[in-house]
Amino acid sequence: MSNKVLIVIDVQNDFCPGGALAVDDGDAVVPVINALMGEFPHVVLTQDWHPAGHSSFASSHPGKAPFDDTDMPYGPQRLWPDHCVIGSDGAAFHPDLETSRAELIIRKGFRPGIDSYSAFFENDHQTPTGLTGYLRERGLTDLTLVGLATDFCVAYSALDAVKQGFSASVLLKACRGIDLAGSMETMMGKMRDAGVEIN
Ligand code: VGL
Ligand code: ZN
Repeated sequence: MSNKVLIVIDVQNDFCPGGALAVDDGDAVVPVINALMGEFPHVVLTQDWHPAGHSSFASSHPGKAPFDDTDMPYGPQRLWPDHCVIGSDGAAFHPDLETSRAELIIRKGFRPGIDSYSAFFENDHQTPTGLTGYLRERGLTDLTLVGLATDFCVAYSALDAVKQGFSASVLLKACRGIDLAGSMETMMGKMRDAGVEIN
């Protein structure tokens, strides 16, 4: 039991209705996650945390619009509306999210030139956030991932978790997705193929 950890991905105002990159029904996960926290001995939260002018923002690329693709030195990158700007209200956790149980809050995407969907590695798949070391050192091996968005930060985190040798399970009742150009189906397939348990 003590090796189980609930990893709550990006339950922030900008991903909830009214936010800059709102996920449909995103705030519906909040009461579900709050209740789940009582069932886990350990809780980690992640926070998408971008400097103003971040390279994942369409506004930083003249001629590009939100949800366009671009090529970055590390590979293709989807461009987003400005969101989760460091210190802004949009970057804050949803006000009803229970945060007191969190033993670690890991921030990601703070390097201006690189995005980070995964809680483990930035989008170059090489720059670590430090989460692997934290979990290993604490013997936390059994991960349950929930939050926003299912087909981006939750899925990338779950795929990296398995790659890093953790057991990873995604609880869909506590997730909501963006679903851009079939991304939900694609990422659900990738998670299944990689051995992520989906419940
Ligand atoms: C996310 C797009 C950009 C997410 C974060 O939390 O899924 N998606 N930044
Ligand atoms: Zn982001």
